[in-house]
Amino acid sequence: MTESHFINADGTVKEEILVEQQAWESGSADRHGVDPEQVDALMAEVQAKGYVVLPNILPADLMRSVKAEVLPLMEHDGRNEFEGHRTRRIYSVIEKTLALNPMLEHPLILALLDRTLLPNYLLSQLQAISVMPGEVMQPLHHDDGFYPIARPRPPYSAATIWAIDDFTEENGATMVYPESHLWGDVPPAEIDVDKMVPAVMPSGSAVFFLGTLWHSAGANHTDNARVAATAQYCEPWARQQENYSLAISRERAKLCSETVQRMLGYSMLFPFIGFVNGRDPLRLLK
Ligand SMILES: O=C(O)CCC(=O)C(=O)O
Repeated sequence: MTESHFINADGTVKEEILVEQQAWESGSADRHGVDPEQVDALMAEVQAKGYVVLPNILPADLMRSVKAEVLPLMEHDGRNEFEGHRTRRIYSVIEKTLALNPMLEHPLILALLDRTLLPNYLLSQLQAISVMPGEVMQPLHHDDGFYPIARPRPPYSAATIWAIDDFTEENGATMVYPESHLWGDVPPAEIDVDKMVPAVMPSGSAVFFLGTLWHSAGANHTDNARVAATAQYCEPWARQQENYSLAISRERAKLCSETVQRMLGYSMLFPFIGFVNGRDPLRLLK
């Protein structure tokens, strides 16, 4: 075997790579300046119910400026039932605006992700979503359902949905099915929608949930749009839904923090996944 940045000539993993991996695993909540006991309590809720609502973790005035930035970028109605014929979405968000980055890399979310996924987890998709008046309930789904591996199983992704507008039962708050992350394979038609719970929360709040949790956007019975942002994160060995190496230019990636750069794919699952020319791809942005 040829020696590389992370492998010795005898095929063993280099000491400095092992040290880097261990530092990540032991750092967890502390690395993001979040109280580990708070993270323990939130994770206990996530493990029991599959989700947790995090009220008021960003200021409402920041949400107002995010909304002003994203609304003009939402030009097209959804193309199918899943996207929602009365719902508008922005894809390739970072190429268009950095307005969602404070949500994407919120310290509390990162601390929860550190406990849920392997080091150097990836951003799988990022969207702003406007559920408009008259929209019906979205088809039920769980976010890692497109990985063709039978349930029950651990989640291969985790997600946040952020309330940019207040989320109410009437305006289409995300509907979650408590404890459904523990289910085996269930046909969506057999799911009792009446047991779903709306994630009612004020602007600046988020619901964090596991990729195995059944959920959907709610129906909007009001005269106003319900604007949200969602970030989905996946294991560093799984394929991202959005192809960020093509969707986000290197120039735009350079405008992001190193945390976001790593999530976009400028990172590795040590020692073998994601390298470029045998080395950590973060070097491409230096
Ligand atoms: O907008 C929402 O509340 C949920 C959206 C969602 O789950 C999705 O589009 O995958």
